[in-house]
Amino acid sequence: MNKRVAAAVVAGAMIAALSACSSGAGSSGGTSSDGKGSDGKITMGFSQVGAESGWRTANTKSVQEAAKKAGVTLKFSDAQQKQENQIKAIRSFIQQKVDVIAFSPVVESGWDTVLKEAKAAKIPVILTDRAVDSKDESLYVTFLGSDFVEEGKKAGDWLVKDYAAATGEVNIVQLEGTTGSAPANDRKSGFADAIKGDPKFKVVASQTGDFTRAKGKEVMQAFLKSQPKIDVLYAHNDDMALGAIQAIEEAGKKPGKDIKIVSVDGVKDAFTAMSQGKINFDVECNPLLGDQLMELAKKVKAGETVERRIKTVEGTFTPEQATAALPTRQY
Ligand code: GYE
Repeated sequence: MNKRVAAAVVAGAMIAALSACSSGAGSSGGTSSDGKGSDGKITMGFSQVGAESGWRTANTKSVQEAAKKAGVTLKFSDAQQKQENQIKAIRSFIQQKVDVIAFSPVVESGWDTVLKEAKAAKIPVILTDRAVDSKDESLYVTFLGSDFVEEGKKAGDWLVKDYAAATGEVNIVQLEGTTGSAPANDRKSGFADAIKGDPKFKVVASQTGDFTRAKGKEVMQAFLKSQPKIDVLYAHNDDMALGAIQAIEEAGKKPGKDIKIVSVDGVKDAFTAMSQGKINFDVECNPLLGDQLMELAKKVKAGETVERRIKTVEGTFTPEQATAALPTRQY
């Protein structure tokens, strides 16, 4: 009898401990050190790029869920890949006097005017996922996101290794992301840097596919028509690679074999394609930035200083690694 009571007490204590753990995990959680408490009094205006890719869908979900969990009131706006829509959204956030503005800039340039308006209204701005090229660093408090140059470099490094023994020309076609966006600019330059040491690597065609499946397919169809010999496709994201795979198959060729494919993001659909041998290498770009973003918003609101640049930690995947990761991949 006594033993049973004791067991029940122990079990109860364990459950209490576990739930205490889980409520504190993943965000700055319950009591914060800023003394103002984390009672959900923060309103965040968030201007999202759009819904162009699997990566973006996962990113949006992460932000929305994290806001809920952290008690942050989220005003969410989808810009449909248009800068003018983002500028409008930011102006409306300023008018609504939100506490923090967070946004993922569709392109790098052209933000100074609206960011100055936010600054004049004393609303801190957090850049998330993508960067701006403003010279004036006082226009935003921090930038949370991946190192896209590094991602491009990882893609190029893999290619150099994979073709180490090859002697003939390696003809590469490149599907670029949205023109003027940080990930398109940086993934292109990081890749170019990695392959420039060996003249056998030739980028024979390079065009934007706007980070979407439909455009990726369309542009790949054009490449297949205009290029007599394509050895490799480098796609700036998985959705374009997946669209291109359809074009390659429809042209009677085998993706992953006749044309090797290296891509960026690491979304589930790409892992499925990798498990079927259709993509040869994938560089990870983590979209799950929500919890970190909410934590940053709380700190900024509390007047704490935060790091200017917070980089996401990410890896790379071979087909074997992707196949193994597939059952537990979150996005
Ligand atoms: O790679 C792509 C998305 O900005 C990192 O945008 C993001 C990129 C991502 O559309 O799939």
